[in-house]
Amino acid sequence: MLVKMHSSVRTSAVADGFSLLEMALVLVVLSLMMGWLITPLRAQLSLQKYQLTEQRLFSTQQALFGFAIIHHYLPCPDTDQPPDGWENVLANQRCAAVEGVLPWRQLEVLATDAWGRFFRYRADSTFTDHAQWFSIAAAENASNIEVIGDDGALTSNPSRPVAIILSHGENGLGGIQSVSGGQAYVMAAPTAPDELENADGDLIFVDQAQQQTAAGAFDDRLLMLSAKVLMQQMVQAQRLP
Ligand SMILES: [Ca+2]
Ligand SMILES: [Ca+2]
Repeated sequence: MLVKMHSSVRTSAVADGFSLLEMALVLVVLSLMMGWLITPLRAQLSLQKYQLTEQRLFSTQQALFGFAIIHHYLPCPDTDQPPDGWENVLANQRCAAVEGVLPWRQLEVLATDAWGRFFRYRADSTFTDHAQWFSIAAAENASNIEVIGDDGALTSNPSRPVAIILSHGENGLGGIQSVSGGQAYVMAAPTAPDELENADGDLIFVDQAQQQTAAGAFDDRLLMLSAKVLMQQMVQAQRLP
């Protein structure tokens, strides 16, 4: 009887041991599967946000062409803090600043990229002067905005873009985050040299191929407004010459 009881306890203990081991194995497999599933999901979500941002940049470019056709100049940047979506123009009909936030209300486009940060916008003063309209003759060489590509060469050489629109990408460094209630806060400054170049407020910008890694040193998205395309649109709309 005693022996039988002993045997029964042993069997139960072995059974428990097996089920614990099985549980542990199941948990390990599950956690691995979760890892395998979540990593691509995160990448997929990130990719979707980039695609959404690129669509918004494209819509913004179209809106800028439309604005130029209507007004014969490009809008000035919005330099209010927090941004209000309207351009800031001086009494002399020139822009308060050459660089700032895209005046989204004036353009009737979405305010931010897919991460809720306002688009950075810089336009050459020849094309934003509200009183003295730009001409075909001045178009090609007027702008001093330079865009540097992957290999360090100017992508916009010899003609430089009349304007650029920029998303600071997933990391948002150097951007302005929109928060509810019309408020905003300035994100931390970038540390990578190429991202820093896009946030330093000067004439030089960098456009690189996408780096998707979480620690990617460069994740900005830049869109150039070509002087030649702008002229073509103006002529087609019979606003020039
Ligand atoms: Ca960035
Ligand atoms: Ca720069």
